[in-house]
Amino acid sequence: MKIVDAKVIVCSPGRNFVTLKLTTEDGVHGLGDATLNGRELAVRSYLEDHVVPLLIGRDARRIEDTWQYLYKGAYWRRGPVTMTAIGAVDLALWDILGKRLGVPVYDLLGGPSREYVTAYGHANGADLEGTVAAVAHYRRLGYKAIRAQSGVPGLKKVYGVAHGSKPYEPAEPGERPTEEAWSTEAYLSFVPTLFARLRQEFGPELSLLHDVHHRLTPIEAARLGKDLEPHRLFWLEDAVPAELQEGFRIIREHTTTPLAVGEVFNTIWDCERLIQNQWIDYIRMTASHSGGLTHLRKIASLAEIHHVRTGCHGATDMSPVCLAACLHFDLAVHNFGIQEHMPHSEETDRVFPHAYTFADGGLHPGNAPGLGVDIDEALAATHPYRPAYLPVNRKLDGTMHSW
Ligand code: EZ4
Ligand code: CO
Repeated sequence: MKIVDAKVIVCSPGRNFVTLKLTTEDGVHGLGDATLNGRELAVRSYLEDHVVPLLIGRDARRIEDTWQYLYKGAYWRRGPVTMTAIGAVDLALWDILGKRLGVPVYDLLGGPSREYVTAYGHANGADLEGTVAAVAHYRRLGYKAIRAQSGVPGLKKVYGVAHGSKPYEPAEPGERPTEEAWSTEAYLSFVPTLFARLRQEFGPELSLLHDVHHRLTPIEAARLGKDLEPHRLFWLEDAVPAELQEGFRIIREHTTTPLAVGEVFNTIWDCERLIQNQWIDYIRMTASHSGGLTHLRKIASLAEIHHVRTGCHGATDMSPVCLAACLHFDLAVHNFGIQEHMPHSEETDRVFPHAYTFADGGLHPGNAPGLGVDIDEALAATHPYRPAYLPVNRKLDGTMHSW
């Protein structure tokens, strides 16, 4: 079953997405998500210039072999651009295999371990009361787990908090990143107050999560973890940048607040010490940026024997193709923890018709063969790419941020 066509589709229905479409000689096509927020065109070039020529004529059934060939054959291993490109190929091949066999991808991964995938929603408000209202809103939408982010007194803008009433979007259109001001002191004194208030308002049962976006040092994160202990978080995410995996040992020595990290990781080598030392509770790697389902399954297996659960990154820069792949994985792996869920815009959903559904705080990948997502190429072509970037931060004295 030879691959006869490989096409990279770049579009921007509300935000930028890069999609790989592989077609086999018997006319089956599969999709992979190759979106790397703020570096979209680098992955497009990696695929078009270096990977597509290797795919034409290959047997689409050889998923593991293709993964090893692209990973080892590049000589330059790992890194987000490489692993996102490999991930896109891998997802497209799983999609093709499912369609050929007439089964959803979760059946290929061992079948369902659960009936639905528990998801957490994103509540964010400009200030404490705005965040309380946002959490109440997400509860009404049915979420049983909610991430709470808030504007911080003394800071003009905080990443992860929407402007006006819009859901926040992890990239702002423009030729260069916007710059925001950051104060660790202001942040650290505010966040425990926020969660005290949320617990008072919503009681002990609701699962509450918080994302630090890598902004602290290990000892600051340890202090935040301790301050948050009475409020029983489901997890504290990305407390420190994790190039230095040992940073988590320091946090772990000081707090029982559960720790999650990994949305910027790309291979098992980025998390193997974190997992084997049990310094974290949740690994946040996702299907597109971690070399596809083939590699993500190996990470989940390592995590399983060390009491670490999964928590796939699922912000809007994971396209519907990646979200679907995560949902098949989440439904199947035994050590699933939770799935991040930021609904895509209506424009995005129209370009990517999909089988997955959301109800009562849970997602389900649907029972369509393969991943269950398609792309409307004609509609995609009406939404051309535009540069958009995550913000950068400077401290109040003008120094570039230190995370
Ligand atoms: O910053 O997806 O948990 N979710 C997040 C996101 C990430 C963006 C990066 O592209 O932290 O908002
Ligand atoms: Co995050």
